[in-house]
Amino acid sequence: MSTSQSYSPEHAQNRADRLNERGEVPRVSIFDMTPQRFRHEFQLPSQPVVLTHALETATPLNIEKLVSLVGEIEVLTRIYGEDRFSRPKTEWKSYCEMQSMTIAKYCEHLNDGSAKRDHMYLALIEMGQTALRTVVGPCLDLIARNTGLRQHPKIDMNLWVGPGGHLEPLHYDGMDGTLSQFRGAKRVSLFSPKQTKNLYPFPVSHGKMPPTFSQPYIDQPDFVQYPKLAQALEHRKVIILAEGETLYMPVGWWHEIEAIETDYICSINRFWIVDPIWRYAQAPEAAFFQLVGKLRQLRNTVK
Ligand SMILES: O=C(O)CCC(=O)C(=O)O
Repeated sequence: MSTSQSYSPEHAQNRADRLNERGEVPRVSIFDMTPQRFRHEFQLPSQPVVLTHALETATPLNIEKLVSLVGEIEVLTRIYGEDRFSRPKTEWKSYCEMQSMTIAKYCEHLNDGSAKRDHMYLALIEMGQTALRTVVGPCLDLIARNTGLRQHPKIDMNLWVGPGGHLEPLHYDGMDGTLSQFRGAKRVSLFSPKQTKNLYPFPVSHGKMPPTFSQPYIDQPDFVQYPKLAQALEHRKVIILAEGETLYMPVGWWHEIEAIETDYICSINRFWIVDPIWRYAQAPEAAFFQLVGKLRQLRNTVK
C-alpha cells in the first residue's frame, strides 16, 4: 500500500502550516450583510464567504444540551471503521457502514472514545422538526433574512456531530450550502467547480463511491497517479471555521472538512435553492448529478 494514497491526521498535524488560512475567503459580520450585498458579491459570482456573529444566541452548543433536546431520537450513524483512512479511497467497498442508535447513545460513544477510534460520525441528520429547531432555527432565520438565501422547501437543517480529527472526504453538493459551527472548529479546504477535472472525481462506473467525490487525498497527494492534482492545489482555499462562524459554499464547490482536535464538534448545515437557476451553468457537473437525483426521486414516487 502506498502511504501517499492514505490519510493520517497525525501525519498531517505535523505540518507547520496546517492551521494557516489561505486563498482569501472574506469574513463579513451578519449584521453588515444585506441581501443586495450578498447577491452581488457572493451569490451571483458563486464565491464563498464566512459569515460571523450569526450564531451568538446558540453557541457553544454543549453535549448535555444536545442530549436533553434530541437524545431520544433514533438515527443512522455513519461508521467508517478503524482503518478506512489508511486505505486509498479507490479501495473502499462503500462510502461507509450505517448503524442505528439514539443520539444519546452516540454521545456515549463520543465520551468513551469509541466514536474516535472507529471513526463514527453523526452526519446529515435532519433536525427541522425537532426541539433543536428552537435553539438553532433563529440563527438560520437571521442568515436567511440578511443574505436573502431561500430555504429548500423540503430540506430544513442537518446535524453533524463527531470527534475531533474526523475527516469528511472531498466532495461537492448539488445546492448552495451553509455550514455553521455551533461547537468547536473545522478546517475546510475549498476548490471551485473549475477544478473538477484536476480533482479526479470517481467515475460513474466505479459503482461504490459517488461521482461527486474526489479520489486522491489532498493532504498526502500522489502526483504520479494524479498529476493534475498539482494544478488544483494551487487554487486551494483553506479556512479555519471557528465556533460561531458560518461558511457559505456555492453549488458545486468542492469541500473537504476536518474537525480540529477537541473532544467533540457540532455543526448544522442547510442547503439552499440555487438562485437564479442559471448559476447551475457555473457548476455543470453538479447540475447534471442534481438532475439525475431528481429524476430518480420522481421515478420512485410514481412506482
Ligand atoms: O461538516 C462536515 O463534516 C461535512 C459538511 C458538509 O459536507 C456540508 O456542509 O456540505
